Amino acid sequence: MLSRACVRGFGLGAAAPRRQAYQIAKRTVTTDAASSHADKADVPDSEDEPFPVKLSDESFETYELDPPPYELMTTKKELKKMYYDMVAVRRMEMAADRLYKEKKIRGFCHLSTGQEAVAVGIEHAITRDDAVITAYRCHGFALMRGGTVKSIIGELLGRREGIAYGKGGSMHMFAPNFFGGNGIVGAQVPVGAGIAFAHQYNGSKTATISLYGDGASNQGQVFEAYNMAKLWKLPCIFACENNKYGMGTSAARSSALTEYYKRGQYIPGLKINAMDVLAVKAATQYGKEYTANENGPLVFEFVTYRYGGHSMSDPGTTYRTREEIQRMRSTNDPIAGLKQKILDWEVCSEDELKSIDKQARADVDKEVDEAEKMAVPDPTPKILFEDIYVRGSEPAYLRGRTTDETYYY
Ligand SMILES: Cc1ncc(C[n+]2csc(CCOP(=O)(O)OP(=O)(O)O)c2C)c(N)n1
Ligand SMILES: [Mg+2]
Repeated sequence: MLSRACVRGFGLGAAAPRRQAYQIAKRTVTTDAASSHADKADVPDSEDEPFPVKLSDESFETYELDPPPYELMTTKKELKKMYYDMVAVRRMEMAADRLYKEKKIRGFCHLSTGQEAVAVGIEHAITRDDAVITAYRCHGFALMRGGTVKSIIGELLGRREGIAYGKGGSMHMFAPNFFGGNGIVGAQVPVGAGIAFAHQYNGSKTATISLYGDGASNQGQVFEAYNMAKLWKLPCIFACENNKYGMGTSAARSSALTEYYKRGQYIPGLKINAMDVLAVKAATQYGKEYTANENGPLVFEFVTYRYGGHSMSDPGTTYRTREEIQRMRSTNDPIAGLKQKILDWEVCSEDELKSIDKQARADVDKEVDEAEKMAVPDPTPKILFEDIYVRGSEPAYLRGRTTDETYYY
């Protein structure tokens, strides 16, 4: 009764205007994955000789920042590797999807199908000394940071040879200079600023990419991290992966300002067509140079799209139309976009590209198979209590749920 009276009292009852079921966020940067251009005459015979690619004028939008150069140098070898990497990430996510449906993977599982150009483009722009931290949609990043398919799928299957010894699962994967895999929405953003502080403190001239979603972007801790990073000129790129939805809530329903690249206010920003892996690479390369050279932080908005639901338990079709998903898949797909460019620029023949595709799938399938064959851990207290502390640094004992479950190391 009380709550009803309150609702009426504040005028939010039946008379209040109904919210629109679908509010469409305005996105001005193109999401065309095949929008960059190269002159065939510039493409050399050699695999390693650089040649220029011109990004579309609609690849970026800036906030208080000069745009990155629209011309990007690349090589045949790099384009093929980018293609291989994106196919591998997608194939691995598809394997996770299958294993989940077969009930071999349990618990939470969030796939990044559609967003591959973000993880791959970033990795091709930074070095292994730069750092990356992200939220729970992390499998592709773990792979790009040096994890193996076998260790990632092994982790999802709870195997001891998994990338986090089978104790982390989908949301908690780590690799050198990859700080997860974090399940608490937004919590990784200030941790990313802290990693950037460590880089600055050690004088390493490296940068940290601190990723979060559109759904995390309104949290107070994000703005607290912005503030400290700006005050201390930290080498941090705060990078919002705007895939249009946070669970089932569209960006327009959750954010008063959906231009996430402007949300740093006193921090320059850049909005990027993140369906084009080359635009992601160009932006990240530029951002790394900028932040690692004592110019302070940047706020990036990677404009992307997730094809699947939020997690395996979400069909992903109740809060958006099937047509929207279909349109993104068929006309803006990052893998198909790069494929088209590789063929248009005659970087390689269709046959060679098909064989790269086949190789990537075969490599992933082989490792998935090996992961499935890894032994299931014994359900013993020894294994349960293992890896709570770094091996070798365990205390004398640790309590379980009750005192009689106390485990002595
Ligand atoms: C602090 C906190 N609040 C709520 C949740 C539940 N939750 C999990 S994912 C999510 C939405 C996040 O969306 P977004 O940041 O856009 O990431 P995306 O799933 O699109 O990659 C929410 C609310 C959580 N994990 N942590
Ligand atoms: Mg989102």
